[in-house]
Formats: sequence, structure tokens, C-alpha cells
Amino acid sequence: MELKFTPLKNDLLLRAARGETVERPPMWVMRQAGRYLPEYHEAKGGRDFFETCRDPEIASTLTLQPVERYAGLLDAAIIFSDILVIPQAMGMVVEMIDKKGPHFPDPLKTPADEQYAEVLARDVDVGKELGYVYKAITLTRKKLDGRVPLIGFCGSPWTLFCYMVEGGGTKLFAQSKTWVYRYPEETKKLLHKISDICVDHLALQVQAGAQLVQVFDSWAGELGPATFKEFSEPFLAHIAQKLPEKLRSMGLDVVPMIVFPKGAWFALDSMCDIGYDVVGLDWLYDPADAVKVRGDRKVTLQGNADPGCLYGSKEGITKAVQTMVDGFWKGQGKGWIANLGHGITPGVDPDNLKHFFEEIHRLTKN
Ligand code: 1CP
Repeated sequence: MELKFTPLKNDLLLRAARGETVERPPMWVMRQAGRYLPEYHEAKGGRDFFETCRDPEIASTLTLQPVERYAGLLDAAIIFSDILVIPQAMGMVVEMIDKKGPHFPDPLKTPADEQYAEVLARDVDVGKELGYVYKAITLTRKKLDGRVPLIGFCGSPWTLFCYMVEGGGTKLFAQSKTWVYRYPEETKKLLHKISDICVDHLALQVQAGAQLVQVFDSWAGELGPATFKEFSEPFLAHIAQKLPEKLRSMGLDVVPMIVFPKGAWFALDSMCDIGYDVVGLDWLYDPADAVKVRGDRKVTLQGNADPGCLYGSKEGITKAVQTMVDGFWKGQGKGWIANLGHGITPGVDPDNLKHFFEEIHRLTKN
């Protein structure tokens, strides 16, 4: 069943994602609703992070904050949630520790563990476990009232797997690498299980009102070309293939899909062929080189300024924008969604993000 909402007044992002020629590049930034905004801290108060995700009223308020602050500049909203709601739906406990990040008190240790068998065997009903995400999306669509499209998202199977075995953020990836190099088949079984849950979660987000979806493979670059091909790419491809099938079977329209394989510069060529409409790039790519790798394939590139440029001066930010505009946009007029190369970081002055948007606007005006 398709829900009815106010038609979009600004559908620039959807047109650019589909590869159409557009009047200017759409812009949004990863983690745009978050800690750099004083109004985020005000609205969140002392609440636990996952409690805010589970409260559709607060989650929608947080989603709208950047849309309101940057009205007329920002071309998308992204639902306030987290990639780690999937491990939670799979029965794992995930806490968010203030100023430290996510923590799993009981991560997966080895395939011989009882917990591994339990997680694999568990029949996960995301509709039941993550109903609050879908409620938040529907409420946000209503509050947006057609101002900009709403993006839904999930973590990639590989990135979620890393958190499930590491138990939180890591620099070494010791557990993830132990699994990859010691238990490759058991690792793939789990990745496959996670992939199917990602498809279900994305489909229900679309049913609830998400107009475009992004898969965050934040730890893609921890793998090398050969291991990425084995432990991440097939599962990203599985999502790209199954989601449209699932949406059609639910009587829903197919939505554009974005993949963000952070750090996997070696995979750009194959990422343009696995079924995504948009490939997100981090700042380690030279925009003009990425455009060359894409060639004439109908894939839109998204990114990719160093998020750290927003700690810079106005001139520094302008220079970073100019590099993107020259590489992605000049002589093209399509195929680019302006963004940072990763999430905006805490401590950035929100006015610097405004300057970033204004400069994209100014430097891409015909
Ligand atoms: O505007 C938005 O994008 C907000 C919605 C959002 C998204 C898309 C949040 C809220 N998290 C995410 C995705 C997410 N979460 C990713 C993929 C994007 C990326 O690579 O940045 C990842 C890796 C996570 C996991 C996570 N959640 C971390 C990273 C930990 C690590 O390993 O370094 C952290 C710090 C969180 C908490 C979190 N999620 C979101 C917010 C606003 C916060 C901060 C909570 C707080 O302290 O107030």
C-alpha cells in the first residue's frame, strides 16, 4: 500500500540521482543532523541516543533541523536513526556511550559461540523490531510537506559485521580480520543474513515514505581489493538486486539507491556496475579522475570534499568547493550530487557549512 504525501516542491536530488541533466547540483551532507548543531544538543537534552531514535517525534524534529537552518540551500533530509539498529533488531544489545560511541557488551566472538548460531537462526521481523524508524519516516514526510526528498539508509553488511564482532569502533579491526582470515565461510554466512535484513529494512523505509536510500559501507577501505571483492561487494550487489524486486512485490515504486564504499578507491569501477544509481566518494579521490573512471556509464557521483575543510577559513572552503565543481560539474551539468566525503564532524561552525553550500550554488550557476 502506498502512502500519500504532499508532492515534492524540490525534486532536484531525485532527478540528479537518476542521471538527468539538472539546473544545478543538489546538495546535502552526511550526518547533517547531528552534533555540530547547537539545536541538536538542545532538542536531545540528556536523553540517551537510541531513545531519541525510538521517539518518532524527536527523531523527526532532529531530521528537520538542518532543513530549516539551511532552507533554500539544502536539497535533502536524511532520517535521524543509526546503522546499528540492524544489529539491535538481530537481538544484539548496543549502547551509545556519550562522547565515546557505540558499545556492544556482548559482541560475537567465534563461530563456535552459541550466540553465532542464535543470530544466524533468528527470524528477524524488522517490521516489528524497527517499527519506530518507519513511524519516524512517515511523520517526517508529513512535516517536510514536500520541501525536499527524505533519504532512508542502512549500514552495509560488511560494516555492520565489523561492529558486531568488534563490539564498537576500532582502529585495528583485529576481530574483523580474525573472522575474515580464519573463518571466511562463517563470515559470509553472517554477511548474507545481514544483507537480507538490510533489504527488508530499506523496503519498509521506502514503504513508510523514504524517497531514496543510501547504504553506508563506512569500513569498506579496511579491506583490500581482493577481500573487498569477497566480503563486501557481493553483499552490496545483493542489496541492489533484491531491493527493487522486493519493492515491486510490495506494489511500491523503485527508488534511487546510493552506495558509499568509504576508502575503497580501487572499487569505483565495479561499484559503477553493481546496480546503484549513485556512488558516494570520500575525499581521497580526485573528482576528475573519478569522472574518468565512471566514463559514460549512467551513474551519478556523490561527494566528496574533505569534511575537515569545514574547520578552515572561508577561502579554504571555497577552494575545496572549486576542486569539486571543476572535476565533477564543469562541462557536464549532470551526474553529480554535492556532499562531503564523509560525515560532518563535531565542532564545525554551522556557518561554515552554510558557506560551503552557498559556494556550491555560486560556482555552479549558469
Ligand atoms: O543526519 C544524519 O546523517 C543523522 C543520521 C545518522 C546516520 C546516517 C546517524 C546519527 N548515524 C548515521 C550513520 C552511521 N552511524 C554510520 C555511517 C556513516 C558514517 O560512517 O559516519 C556509522 C559508522 C554509525 C555508527 C555510529 N553511530 C558512530 C561511529 C562510531 C565509530 O565507529 O567511529 C557514532 C559516533 C554513532 C552515534 C551517532 N549516530 C548519529 C548521531 C547524531 C550520533 C551521535 C550521537 C551523540 O553523541 O549525540
